[in-house]
Amino acid sequence: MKTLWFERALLPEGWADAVRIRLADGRVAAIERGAHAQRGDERYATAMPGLPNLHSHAFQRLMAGRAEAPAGPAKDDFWGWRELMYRLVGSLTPDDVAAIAAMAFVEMLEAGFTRVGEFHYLHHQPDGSRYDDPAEMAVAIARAAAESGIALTLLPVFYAHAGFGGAPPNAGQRRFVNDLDRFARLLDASRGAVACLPGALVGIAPHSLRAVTPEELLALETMATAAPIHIHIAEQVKEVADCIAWSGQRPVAWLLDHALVDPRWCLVHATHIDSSELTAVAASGAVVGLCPITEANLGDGIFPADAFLAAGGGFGIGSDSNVCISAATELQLLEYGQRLSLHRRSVLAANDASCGRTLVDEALRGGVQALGCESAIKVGASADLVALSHDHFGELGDGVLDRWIFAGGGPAVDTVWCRGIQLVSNGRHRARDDVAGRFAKVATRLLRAT
Ligand code: NGQ
Ligand code: ZN
Repeated sequence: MKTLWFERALLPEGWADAVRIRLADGRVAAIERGAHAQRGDERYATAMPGLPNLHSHAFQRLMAGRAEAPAGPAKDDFWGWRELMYRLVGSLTPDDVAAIAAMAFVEMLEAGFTRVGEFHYLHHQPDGSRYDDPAEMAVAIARAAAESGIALTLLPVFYAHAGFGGAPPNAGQRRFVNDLDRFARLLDASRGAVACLPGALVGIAPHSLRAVTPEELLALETMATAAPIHIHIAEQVKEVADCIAWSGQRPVAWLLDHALVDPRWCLVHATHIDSSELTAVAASGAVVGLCPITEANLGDGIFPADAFLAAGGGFGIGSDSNVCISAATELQLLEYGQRLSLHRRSVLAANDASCGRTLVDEALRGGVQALGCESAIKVGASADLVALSHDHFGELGDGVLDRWIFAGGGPAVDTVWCRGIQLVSNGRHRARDDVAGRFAKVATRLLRAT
């Protein structure tokens, strides 16, 4: 049992001053507002709930900053990047995946993320044959989550085709593919793989409309029951064109017509969405999973977040390719994309809150819905907390979030607790040295080989 004292804390009802938070058994046991710090209390500046990272492919961390030179004379694009990524995929062992994922998860915690939605599709051996344990790779992800202490929503991915209309998968995709029976076994085994992780959840993820037929999508929906359902959708212009050529409909419109899209769903990217699709997604209650850094890195486009919020839609954020793991930068870039396309400022700010505060509120609300968890500083909740340091120029509350997101060099993630365990102190994860050492060895070997 320990007690933390914060100058200010972001509680569900808003900012409170001088807040004492007692932690017991990994949960928030008591909250006192307007309280003096007592002897033995640990003192911090600003507390906010841990942020959910709703979309990650942890293994792609190895490629970060290593896919920035065009691979050939053709202009580089998303599909060229994907070829590079498939090349990396071909060489990873389960131990490699565990080492890379542990590094990514450590960095996520240092960034203020306390739960990750791992959109996990690397299931089989390099030649496509099964591991003895169908969840061998899920076990590697679970090991990384355990080592880092991050909470996990595992999203086992169903992948079967290379394009719309059930095109057969290509060689680069053979580590991903399952039929429905095999996938059902994988899903079961995945539940076993995370069973020992406190607070872990297993959802389900049809990879994209490119990788799943309509019949498969229906079957997957019935397997999902109440769990989160995540899908990549409408990320690339070519994907929209291919979907129209196949079905006569745009991807989001097709999905809304053919699946029961509701608050269990997270539509990852949804970049290329028209206004009627946007209104319909907002009305469905599904969350849109925005990954602004990756979407910029891969040249996807800009999601009309302003119009979506105005229509009552909800979004969360994800680090996706993990090219740069920073919650603050995801939120900054999300807002800046809107400013650049609309020629305005403070676009996403709610009427009664600053831009930074609105971004954090939305990322929390959408993130917890998409990952099937809670993240709030309230009695009984899991003690997943982030302390931001101050530099004492007088800002408290929303101003601290604004400067954390937009200014850099000011407030920073200082301390992070997950289920009451202090994992990050002074901005450094307690296992960083071990994890980074192992990552360096794996990276050196793999990068030499590819
Ligand atoms: C993925 N990533 O599954 O890692 C994808 C690339 C695909 C993003 N979409 C592969 N950002 O979509 O086919
Ligand atoms: Zn993705």
